[in-house]
Amino acid sequence: MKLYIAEATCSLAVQTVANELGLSPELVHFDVFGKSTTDDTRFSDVNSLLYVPVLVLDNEQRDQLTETTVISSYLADQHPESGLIPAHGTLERVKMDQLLTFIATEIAQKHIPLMRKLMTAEGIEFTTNKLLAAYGVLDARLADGRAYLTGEQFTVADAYVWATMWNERSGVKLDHLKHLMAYIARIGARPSVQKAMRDEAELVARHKEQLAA
Ligand SMILES: N[C@@H](CCC(=O)N[C@@H](CS)C(=O)NCC(=O)O)C(=O)O
Repeated sequence: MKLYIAEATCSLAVQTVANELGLSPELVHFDVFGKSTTDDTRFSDVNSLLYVPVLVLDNEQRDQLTETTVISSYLADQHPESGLIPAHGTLERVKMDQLLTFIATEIAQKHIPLMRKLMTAEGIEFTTNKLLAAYGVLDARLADGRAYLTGEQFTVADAYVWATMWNERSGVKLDHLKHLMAYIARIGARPSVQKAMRDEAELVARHKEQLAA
């Protein structure tokens, strides 16, 4: 499998899930600003909408999967013993899908226009308040002392929240959410996360060297 990633983006969620499962997809870096890739593929052929993550499967059709929640769920579903995602057809799975959609729409996509400084003052205030409310929901969930969002088991949802903690880049202050901040630090210490960051940093550095050569 080939996984297209970009620096400090939601693709870190998929890398983390892959690492938790002991998978080693070939990583390809896409420079979202310069549009080049480390393997010289034209990224618009991989995803015409020009965003990561994209997972290219090893099947005959070389299917190209997009959407962080879909790719993470697909990988975790191949390894039910990992506990990273509940089984299809269960209420637990419905709740997990609810959580993943919440993270995608109320957190990840809310950060992007803020980070890119694309908003009016009213837009910034509105979106910041939306993000504060969404993170408040997660903090309240963690207030009973659970290690992760659904209990003691790390799941695809935790990988996604961690990978999209763009609050500093968005100017959203979250220090008052003590349960959330402790949870983020706990996730950051996981070997799967550390490896994802290392692999990404090495690949980004290699891409910069390639471009400079
Ligand atoms: N709907 C996609 C959106 C992914 C997305 O927003 N990717 C960002 C990085 S987190 C990206 O590649 N942006 C580059 C661009 O849109 O130019 C998903 O949920 O995975």
